Amino acid sequence: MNVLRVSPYFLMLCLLVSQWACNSPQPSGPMNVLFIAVDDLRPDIGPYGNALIKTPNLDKLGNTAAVFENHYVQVPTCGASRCNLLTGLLPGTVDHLKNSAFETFMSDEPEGESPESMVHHFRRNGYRTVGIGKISHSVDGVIYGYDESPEGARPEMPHSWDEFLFDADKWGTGWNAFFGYADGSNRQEKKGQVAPYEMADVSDRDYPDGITADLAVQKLQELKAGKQPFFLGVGFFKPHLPFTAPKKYWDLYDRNEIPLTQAPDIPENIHLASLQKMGEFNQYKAGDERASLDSALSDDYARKLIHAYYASVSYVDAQIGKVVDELEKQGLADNTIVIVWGDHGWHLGEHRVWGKHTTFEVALRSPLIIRVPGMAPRFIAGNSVVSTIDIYPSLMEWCGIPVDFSLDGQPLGTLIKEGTDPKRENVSYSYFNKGITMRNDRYRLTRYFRDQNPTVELYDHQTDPLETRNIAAEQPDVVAALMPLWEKGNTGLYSN
Ligand SMILES: [Ca+2]
Repeated sequence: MNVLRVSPYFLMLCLLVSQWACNSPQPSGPMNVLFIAVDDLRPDIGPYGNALIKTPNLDKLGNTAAVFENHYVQVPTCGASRCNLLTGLLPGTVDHLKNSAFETFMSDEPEGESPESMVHHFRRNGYRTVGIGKISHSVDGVIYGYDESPEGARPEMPHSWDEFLFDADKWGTGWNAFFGYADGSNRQEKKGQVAPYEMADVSDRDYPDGITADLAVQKLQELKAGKQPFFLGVGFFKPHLPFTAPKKYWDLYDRNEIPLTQAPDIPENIHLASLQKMGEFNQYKAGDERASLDSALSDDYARKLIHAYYASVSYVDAQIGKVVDELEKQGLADNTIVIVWGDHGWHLGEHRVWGKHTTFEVALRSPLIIRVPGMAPRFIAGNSVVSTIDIYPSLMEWCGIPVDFSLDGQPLGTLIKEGTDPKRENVSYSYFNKGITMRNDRYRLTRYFRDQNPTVELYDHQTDPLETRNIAAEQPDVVAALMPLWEKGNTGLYSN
């Protein structure tokens, strides 16, 4: 039997540490949550080491927060990824891979014993819950197809929000605003005959995110006065297509300095089916060129699109800054958890793809920045792998709310406090395109449920961080060793 021997010096150190912890500023009362969702945001921002892109507000937040280098979403499409976030669950059926994933959980029934979402769980534990913009999939809280008439409007999360806000302004509806241009038009009404970008010399409020930011600022003032703990979700659209931003954000860049991807080619030894779902960009029919796996876009057009993406990121960064700064102004910062989350990554030409619907690193890795009052800032490097489903249990732990039902994620508290957490399983699973992919601290292993070979892909991030070469056939021993861990993420969705 092992006897734990503890030195008196160690005990003294523990005492000093606990005294220090008691002396550091601690929030009083339940903590609030400001949750900011950013659509299609790659980790191409200052806190993740991109020195060219201009994201001063995210830089400032990152300096006071935990920044997770290797955060992965569970599904590389908006609605499904947000469903994982809000339910804390891995996808269990192929319906959970669709943008309408949350509708599977939606019910016209009265509130049940289990919460429909993380937001609902906050609400039934005394929080005031307010949503603004795109938090689930619906932009204005209402399921698409039902929102034409007030009688037909059905909320996407019927029990979650005390209040849901969105100002569709000159665009008329949330969905039109989502695809809106500065003149009030949108991609829908123009049947796609518009460019995937726009540089208009207009104010922040001439695109929807500027209006959303102002709504959030106003709401924070009200929530401060209300004195009830709150969960405020703010969902920004950019840098989702179309890459629209006021000219002043385009002017932050010299297009000639904007780098093209270092991984423009289709990875070696894969079946093209691994990259087949790349249609979203091509829905913009007035773009100068079409994307295809057969040939890369010209360098000039690729650089123009990346410039547009960067401008959209700088625009949304400025809107995030308005909201986070308001916390300080209202004296709420010391008692409010702040999260900035990207719902998935985006290919800017990597592997010939301009889109998100793949199981590659670039589509699955996204920013996760969390500031918890009382916890020191920390960059949590890539040897720790975290998932979107980890956010729900983490928030409940920090806010002292019990969870008496099953969630799939692992809390992040120890990782933020200590920089490491030996109890965590260091792995993330993602699902799409008939594939289940697993990422640990070194490898990505993907197995596809389809007939075309190869059906297994292995990438070694130690030697090939851009995933340019599938080495599954060359390293069968590594594949075999990793397969039991991969199997733990097989929820059976492709067999039901
Ligand atoms: Ca998205």
